[in-house]
Amino acid sequence: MAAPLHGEDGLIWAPGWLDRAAQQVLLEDVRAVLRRAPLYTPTMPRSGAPLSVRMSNAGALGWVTDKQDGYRYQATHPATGAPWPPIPARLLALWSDILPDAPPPEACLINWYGQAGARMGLHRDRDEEDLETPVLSVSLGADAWFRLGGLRRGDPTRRMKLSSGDVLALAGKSRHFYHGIDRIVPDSSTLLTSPQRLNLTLRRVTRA
Ligand code: MD3
Ligand code: FE
Repeated sequence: MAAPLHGEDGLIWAPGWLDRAAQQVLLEDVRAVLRRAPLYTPTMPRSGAPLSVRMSNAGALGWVTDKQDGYRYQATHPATGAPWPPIPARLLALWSDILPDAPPPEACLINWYGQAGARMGLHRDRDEEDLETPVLSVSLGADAWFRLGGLRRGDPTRRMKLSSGDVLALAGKSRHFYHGIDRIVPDSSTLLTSPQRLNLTLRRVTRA
């Protein structure tokens, strides 16, 4: 695949970085993780309202949320109590290819958009101790309309379509930008049954 594009504000954009065969083997890796660490339904702090996205993790630490304890990283699955499975080697290799100077990721959040209405509201990633190391995201399955804003909630936003095999890294200033998923596009991919979409987000959590 061609070199990733280094955009403004530290955005690194590698559309179609993974070809179909690479998407398929990665999907098998993710399925193997999910057999050991099943998807669960995260809930919002305080209100306990369920998110429309189901989640799991791989890595020494996983991002979780529930009514009682809110947003956090922890070493074990909230339902099974088992440690998260390791981050698949193929994802670690992808991280080093795109971010050769970054310390290794500790968390791989698996987001599962399983129905047409699944979305993720505008937010910043700020639960990590290390807020400087870039975040890397891989999309599989249905296309999604991704929204990227700025450092403040009210800043202007732009929309980008994330498709299966696309890799996006947020380095520099963009690491701190507001972002979210507006909607999933049905019948846009044959990798997964429409309208399903998977997003893998790799993060450094502790300071190296
Ligand atoms: C921009 N996930 O898990 S991935 C998340 O498609 C998350 O599931 C979305 O936002 C998804 O936190 C978007 C692209 C992404 C990931 C991390 C970012 C964009 C980001 C961190 C900072 C700025
Ligand atoms: Fe995010």
